Amino acid sequence: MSRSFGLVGLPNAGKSTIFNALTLAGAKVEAYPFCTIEPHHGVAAVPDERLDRLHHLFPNKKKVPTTIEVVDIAGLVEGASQGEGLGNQFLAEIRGVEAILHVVRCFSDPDIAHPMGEPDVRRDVAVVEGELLAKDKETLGRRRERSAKAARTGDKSAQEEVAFLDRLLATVKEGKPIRALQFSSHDQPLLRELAPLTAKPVLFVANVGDDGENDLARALAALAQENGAGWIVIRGRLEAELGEACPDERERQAFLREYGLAESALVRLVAEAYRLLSVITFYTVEGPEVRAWTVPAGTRAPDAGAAIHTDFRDRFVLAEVMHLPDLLATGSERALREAGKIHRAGRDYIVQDGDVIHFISA
Ligand SMILES: Nc1nc2c(ncn2[C@@H]2O[C@H](COP(=O)(O)OP(=O)(O)O)[C@@H](O)[C@H]2O)c(=O)[nH]1
Ligand SMILES: [Mg+2]
Repeated sequence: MSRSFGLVGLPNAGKSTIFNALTLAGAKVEAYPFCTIEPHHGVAAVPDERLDRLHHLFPNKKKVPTTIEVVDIAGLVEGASQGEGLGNQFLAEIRGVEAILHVVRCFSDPDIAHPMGEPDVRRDVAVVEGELLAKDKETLGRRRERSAKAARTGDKSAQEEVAFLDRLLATVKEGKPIRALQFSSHDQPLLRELAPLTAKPVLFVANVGDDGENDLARALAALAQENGAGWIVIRGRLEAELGEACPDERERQAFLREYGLAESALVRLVAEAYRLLSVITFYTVEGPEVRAWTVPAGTRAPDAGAAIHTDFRDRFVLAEVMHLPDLLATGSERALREAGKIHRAGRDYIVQDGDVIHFISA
């Protein structure tokens, strides 16, 4: 399954630029607020060195990486939740994504209008979060009205729902995001159904100019740390231009190194985002494919198998687990088997990041 991310931020923060840098999809980028008339969806293959090395052992098979889906959402301005600008309709777009990439303008450029004059990290972040909070207040409030009606007829689950919604609404009204609350496993299904925007994990993206890190980016890092959120610094324009000029990943890497960047924005973003979402990557070598998969950390073998085929869960027998470094060192599965280094795991086995797994079903 593809992990999905929605780019939010003020107009001209650099969302479409970063979208391009990530997906090389060529969404329209202009120094004009609201140029993203339609939300843009892009899919990027996740560069993965471990998958590359595994593929080297099976050069005749096809390499299938994991993917991320990125949605470029139009700029939110103050009042977007009330329908100002084009923001309101796009807030609906965010509802479907797993996590939010909050792009914050950390470059100064007099030629590129800022909706409030000059970049100010704390204010700019607060405006966008304020709109997300306002939207949650509205949708949760409407839901509460409906559940309250049902609750008055004595419906027990509706009464529980009202109590739950009151808890969420109190938080939002205090100006706090719902992600700041703790939830029991009992609350999870309803929370998933309501899908409040401020419950989604956030990764702050400091969009800096070609020179890299600066005071604005440092201010954003401090803010992210105060909120227990992740952050990364991206030279959006530079990376988008490189992406366009240089579609070959290896060539691009060489250019990046010239700019003192060890890894592309995509690689760094995926690493941070996977950490934020607590997902891990495992690998399979089956049929014609060498393939990477992502599952939540803590997933048991049968459920990981279900990502591939439901038979691997419903008719699970065992999982043969190889340690990637062992496989790379011995150079073949057969050698690994002879060395007794293939672990036969049962249904309680918790899949580890980097495992190479054969699922066996009845
Ligand atoms: N000077 C400078 N301009 C940038 C940078 N990143 C993006 N821009 C420009 O800012 C303008 C708005 O960017 P865009 O990605 O469309 O912003 P969006 O409204 O958030 O989607 C475009 O003209 C970009 O080329 C940067 O790092 N430095
Ligand atoms: Mg845009």
